[in-house]
Amino acid sequence: VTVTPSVTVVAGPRADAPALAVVEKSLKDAGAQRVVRAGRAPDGPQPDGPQLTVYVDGAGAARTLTELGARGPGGLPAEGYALAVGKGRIALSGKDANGTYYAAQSLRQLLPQRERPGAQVPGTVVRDWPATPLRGVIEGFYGTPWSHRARLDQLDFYGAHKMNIYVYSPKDDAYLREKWRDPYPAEQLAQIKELVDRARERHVEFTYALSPGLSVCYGSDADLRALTAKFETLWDIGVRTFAVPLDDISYTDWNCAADKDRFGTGGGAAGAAQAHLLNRVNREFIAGHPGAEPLQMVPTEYYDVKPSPYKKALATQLDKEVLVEWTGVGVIAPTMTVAQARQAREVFGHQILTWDNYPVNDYVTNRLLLGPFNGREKGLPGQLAGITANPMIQPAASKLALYTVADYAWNDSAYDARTSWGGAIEELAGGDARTARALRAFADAHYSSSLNPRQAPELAAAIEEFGKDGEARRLDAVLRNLQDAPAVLRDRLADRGFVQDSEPWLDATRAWGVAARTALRLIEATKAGNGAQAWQLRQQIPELVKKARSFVYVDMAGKRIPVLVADGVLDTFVEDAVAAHDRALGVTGRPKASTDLSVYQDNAVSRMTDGDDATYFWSGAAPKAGSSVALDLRAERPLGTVTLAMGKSGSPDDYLRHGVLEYSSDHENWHKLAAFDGKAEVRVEPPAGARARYVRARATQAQDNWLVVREFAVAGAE
Ligand code: LTM
Repeated sequence: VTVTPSVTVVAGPRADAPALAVVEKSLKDAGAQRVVRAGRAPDGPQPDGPQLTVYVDGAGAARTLTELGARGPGGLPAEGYALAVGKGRIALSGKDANGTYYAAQSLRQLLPQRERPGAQVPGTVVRDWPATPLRGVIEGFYGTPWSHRARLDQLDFYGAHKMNIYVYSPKDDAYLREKWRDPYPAEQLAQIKELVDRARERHVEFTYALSPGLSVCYGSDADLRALTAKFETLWDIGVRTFAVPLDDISYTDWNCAADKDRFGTGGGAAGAAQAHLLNRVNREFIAGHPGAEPLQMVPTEYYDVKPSPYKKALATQLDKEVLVEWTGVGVIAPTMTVAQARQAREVFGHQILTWDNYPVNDYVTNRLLLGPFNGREKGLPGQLAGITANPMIQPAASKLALYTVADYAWNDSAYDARTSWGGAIEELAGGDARTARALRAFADAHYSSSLNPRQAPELAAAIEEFGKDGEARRLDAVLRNLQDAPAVLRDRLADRGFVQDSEPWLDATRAWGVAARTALRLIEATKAGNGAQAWQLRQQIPELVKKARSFVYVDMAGKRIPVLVADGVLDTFVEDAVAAHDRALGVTGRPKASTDLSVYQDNAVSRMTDGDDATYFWSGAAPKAGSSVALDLRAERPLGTVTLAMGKSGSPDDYLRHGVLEYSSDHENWHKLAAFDGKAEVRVEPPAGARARYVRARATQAQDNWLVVREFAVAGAE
């Protein structure tokens, strides 16, 4: 169907106004000069020739859908829609207002998004509906809350991606936690109202989440009144969905004598007390406000499915219609399965809304998490009341991951993480091939997380390929694209917020690109036997790496946090190039440390070989059976005394509880040196004559504590 210069939009009597606005804007963006809204299609031939007519809801849309061989949205779940394009006509019809809005969004995607006279829309029939009722974002992280402007921009983004919920719950907004009883200053309330209005226009449920858990008395009438009074002020500005998150508080800090007398102490008592308060909110506020959506809550035990007295109290005492949020098994769940969701529903005794801690980066503020939503089993959305994703402190940079969350939540059965990630990059690049190439390289270099354990998969593959075929020119082109990506993004990316969010990571990416390309030249010069050039390049590298490591993210407390770029890939490539060069000169160099565990903050694995007992490697997860930390001594050598110093003051229990030290010459055949149990300080003399290139400490059992290694050393190999 051709988008003619003049288009008539025939709107049904109850057609959704925001949907009509999207349709009309999309037609204009595609090249229509005049878009006229009318009650019916123009009669007879038009002076300028055939004209495109677009029907939105009502009898006209129903008739046109039938004529185009499409079934209407009747029989579809809520928010479903039908859309058909053909014979000079387009018809959209929603099951409800959200459905019509989503039909309009799909039409927007089908239309060329840049003005193109005589643009064509492919003949299409779509019947579409979401996989789960609630799909969206919970601004629930610690750290600098998003700006008002960023939130407005996010709401536009959610509407365009068929996400229908935004939960307002930034941990560092004092009026939501520490000062939860205090009314908002007028200015802040006015801004929230603007968000509520924008959310409504975008078919997003603005959800107001108040977290009284730091100081509430659950049984207190005064506190109930304070909570509902605050909700009332939000109701008055148009909020219809409310939540009470009770995460990140502990039963031991529950300092309310009256509650203790009434409910007792411990988990079961806390569950009963919370259920008591929430039921009163549900019955005395939600039920008394027709049009209010079901209350949501975040339990204090939100991160597992283990039965407990706390969960039992919620399951048996909390009103059934309250939705319970759950982060999966683990606070940052690498995977989420259908079976786990069923267990969650069973153990909490309520419908489950996931609070999915991806792409949130408040626990790894040195990283941008730009990989896709991953590790969520197909079929999961069907078990849930919905999915809300906790995003990064950086709003615009979160869009890559959020695009993929939206994709999964809408249609998990067709979801492919890599395809969706590619789509997100294309969309953000706005159809510009150079920007897309730069953005892809940048996002690849900031890919890894618990959900996407492999860091920089495309760059790592290029380096691996180079290891096999020695084609330096090809790898150099990849590294050059990465090195230039920051400048391209700064010049061309339309989403300026993305650039602003990524500043230190852009700087660091360029600097790492320069260091890696220098390392590649070093490898080539060494190979070519060009010792003078190699030596010159070798001398440049420490400074280049120092520069690459110098860029910092400054958090809200003013702490300067060095940022990471393709860590474990670029740094390893550079280190290996230097080591190979030095080996060729007969210098072995310091042992190289590695691990299969994730890293917490900037406590990099290299810190366990820096000879400084005050610095340490700190894992970002608890070791499983088989997890290890390892040393590469760079060459086989007689094995000296092995020392492994674990734990640290403040976290004395973060050590391998049950492990074994092993050594190997080829990284395949490992020999046991010693087992250790319940000891943070391990020192072992090797058997006489033992030789090794590799030494590792391997967990023989899974444990709950994370792992700190202050120093891991082999005497004589420092
Ligand atoms: O996940 C929940 C329910 N609560 C907090 C979040 O506020 C925080 O952003 C994430 C990630 O650090 N972890 C939490 O425990």
